[in-house]
Amino acid sequence: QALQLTLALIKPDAVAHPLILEAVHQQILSNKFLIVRMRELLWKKEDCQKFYREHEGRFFYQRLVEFMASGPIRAYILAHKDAIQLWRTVMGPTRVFRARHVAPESIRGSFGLTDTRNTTHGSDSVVSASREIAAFFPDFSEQHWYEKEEPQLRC
Ligand code: YYY
Ligand code: MG
Repeated sequence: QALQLTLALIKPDAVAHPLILEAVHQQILSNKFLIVRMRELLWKKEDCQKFYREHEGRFFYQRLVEFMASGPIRAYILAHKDAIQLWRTVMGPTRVFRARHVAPESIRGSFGLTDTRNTTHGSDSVVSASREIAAFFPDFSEQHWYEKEEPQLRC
């Protein structure tokens, strides 16, 4: 397949700030991602806990869940060649100090406030991308997209 899908989130810190929200959206466009689906929502704490269950027990888990449910977020299904890795590069490193020093031009390097309030999320593998896309877009069928929608993009 020419294109890969990933799930991107804009976190509450960035959605709350119109200029940052716009800047992150522009990063998506300028890196030539195709926006396959997009929605804004306020996350229920239980859904948030489920989404981040791989981090359950880590010292930051509680504050992460509280933060992610604290205000509206924006979710995207993005398509691109090697979308998962590309979006993670565009985001920059997880931790804000590292992001500012190693990747100051990245989204997190530019707008990250703390290790938790780090502006965006991106899937980290094909398996997690499928799981995460299904969590936010339950009506979306990857199989249908690859068979029926993606080929049309090429004509
Ligand atoms: O995938 P990514 O978001 O870059 O990092 P993860 O290691 O998967 O952690 C998920 C999420 O947890 C991170 O985006 C913020 C939060 N977090 C934190 O609050 N403090 C840390 N020291 C590490 C991660
Ligand atoms: Mg992660």
